[in-house]
Amino acid sequence: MQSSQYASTGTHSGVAAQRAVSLIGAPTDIGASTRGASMGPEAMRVAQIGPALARFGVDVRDCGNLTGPSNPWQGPLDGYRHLEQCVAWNQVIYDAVLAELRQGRMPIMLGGDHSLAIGSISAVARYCRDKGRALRVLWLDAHADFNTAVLSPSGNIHGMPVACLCGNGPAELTEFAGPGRAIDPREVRQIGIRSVDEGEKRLVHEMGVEVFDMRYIDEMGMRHTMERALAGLDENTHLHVSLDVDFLDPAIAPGVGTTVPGGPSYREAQLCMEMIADTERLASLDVVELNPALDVHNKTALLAVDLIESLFGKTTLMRPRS
Ligand SMILES: [Mn+2]
Repeated sequence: MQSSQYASTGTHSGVAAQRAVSLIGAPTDIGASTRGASMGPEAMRVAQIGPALARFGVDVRDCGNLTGPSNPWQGPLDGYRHLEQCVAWNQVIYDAVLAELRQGRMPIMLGGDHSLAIGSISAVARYCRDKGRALRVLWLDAHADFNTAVLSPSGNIHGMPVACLCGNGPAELTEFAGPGRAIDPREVRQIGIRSVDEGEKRLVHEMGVEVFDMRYIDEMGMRHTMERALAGLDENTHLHVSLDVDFLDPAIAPGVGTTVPGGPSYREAQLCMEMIADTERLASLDVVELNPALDVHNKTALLAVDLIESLFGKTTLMRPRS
C-alpha cells in the first residue's frame, strides 16, 4: 500500500491499510419515518466528500448511486413498512459492498436511511467470515435501532437494523450473508444512545449488546468511552463504523429526521473519530440518515465530511478553522 504518500500529509497514520475507498450512494428513504434521506448521497458529494478524502492520498472511486424501488409511502403491513422494497434495496447494497470489499477497497455507503446498514453490515460480516477475520461494529446513533415488528409502534425498518443483523427479524432481512444471524451481538458497541423504547431496551440487554449511552459519556467522558468501545481490537479485526447523523447533537447537525437533544458536541464527535483513526483498523463505513430537506445550507453534510476526514487521520490540532 502507498503509505509513504499518506505519511506526506503530515498527519498521523490512521487507517494506513485502507488506501482505496469506494463511495456507494444509496438514495432512498425506504425505511425512514420522514422523507428526504434519499437526497443524502448527493448532499455528501456537494460537500466534497470525494476530494476531501483524495487530499489524504486516498484512491477514491465514486461508484455512483445504486437503484431500487421508489418509496410507496404506505403504512405498516404485518408490522413492517415497505418490507419488500427494503429487502430489494438491501440486496443491491449487500452485493455492491461485498464486491468492493473483495477488491480490497473500503466501502463507504452513503445513505439513505439506517435500514440500509442491514445490507452493508451483512456484506461486511460475510467478508469477515470468508477471510477468517474478527469483526467489531461501532454503532454511532441516538437510538439503539433494536426494534422488531412486535415492539415497533411505527413499523419503520430504520429502527430495526441492529435487531435484524443480530437475527431478530424477518428471514428476508436477516440472512443476506447466509443462514443464521449475520453478526454476534457481542461484536457491537453502541455509542451516543439517548432514545430507546421500553421493549427495545429489554431486548438490547437480553442480547448482550454493549451500550455506551449519553449518561455514560457524560459521566466518563468520550475518551474513556472510546477506549472501552475499541478495546480488544487486533491486527485481524475488521472495524466497521455505522454513523447515523442523529448521533450528533442537533445544534450542530440539524439535517436529520429523528433529532434527539443531548448528543455529542463537535469536540466530542471529533475525539470519537480521531480515536477510531488511531486504531488504524477502520475498514468500512456507513453514513446514514442525512436529510438535506431539513438541513441548513448543507451544514450537516459539511460536518459529516469534516468528521470523516478525522476518521482518515486529520487532526484538529493544527488545522485552520472552517
Ligand atoms: Mn440509526
